[in-house]
Amino acid sequence: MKPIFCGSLVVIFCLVLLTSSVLAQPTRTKVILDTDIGDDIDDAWALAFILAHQNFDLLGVTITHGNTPARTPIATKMLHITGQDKIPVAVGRKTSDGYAYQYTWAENFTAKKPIKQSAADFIVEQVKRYPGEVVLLAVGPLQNVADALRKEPNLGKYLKRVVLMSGCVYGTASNPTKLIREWNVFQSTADSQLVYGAGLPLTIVPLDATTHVRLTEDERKQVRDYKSPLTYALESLYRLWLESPTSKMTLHDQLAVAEAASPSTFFGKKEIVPIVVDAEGYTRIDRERGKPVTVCLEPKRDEFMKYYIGELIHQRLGR
Ligand SMILES: [Ca+2]
Repeated sequence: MKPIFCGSLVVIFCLVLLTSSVLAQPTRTKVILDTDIGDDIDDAWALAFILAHQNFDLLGVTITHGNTPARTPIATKMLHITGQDKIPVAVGRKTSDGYAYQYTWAENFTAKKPIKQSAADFIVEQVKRYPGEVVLLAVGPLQNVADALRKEPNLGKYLKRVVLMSGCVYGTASNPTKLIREWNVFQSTADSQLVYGAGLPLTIVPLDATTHVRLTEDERKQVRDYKSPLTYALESLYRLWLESPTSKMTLHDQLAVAEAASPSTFFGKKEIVPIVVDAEGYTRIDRERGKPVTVCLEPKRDEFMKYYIGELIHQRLGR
């Protein structure tokens, strides 16, 4: 083979390799996490899922519900210990002076401060900055999403998707035919009515799905034994949350993260149904007044848990 021809082949081969590696880069999903971190334990473990996941571009974290200023240091500290100080945290409207044990984990933490901009202003600004690209992932009561809608009624036109851990459409794992009120909805019913009625590109992960997925002691141990700053934080927060040695985390918010990361992958069934939030905070199917909502059902528990734990213990952050 002539040297020039051989050299050309090498150049072409390198170009093919370079092009294929660029094409193989997965598109990172721009996401804003709206969370009531600090009461139930799943929020902190959901934020960890996003931080550990390579395919998310986390634009910011917004803090909702109750004593929002007291919750905020948990999020800022988790970002700090994983080397993510550049990710902004915006505080939402305070609605109570409540306090919980998890807050003590970060109550003296000052190394990273939240931004001055309100949560709602931050959401509106970011979705307008990246029209059609942002997934708004809300896993707490809906004050911040509703406030963003009040500031920008056309919010839905700018959003790629809204994924909520929210509602109960048919029933729960313990009683599949008994509708109950879901916490995130009835804690702020008027805000929930506004969000469900706004015609957003809305997907919900309801109690119908989440109540089937609880953490086993073996799975908790797998995370604990990894011993990174992030997994130490998760175990510490878990211990502060435990009400009794037998308490088990239900992975409500993490399932919503999974749906944002990989739509439909971890659910056996999805339905589009018209839903309204009634005055008591029930999410009811209403064929006359309801707006279409995509509902995630039948979680693939073991497949999801393997994926989730794998992300947490293979994360490259904070080592
Ligand atoms: Ca939550």
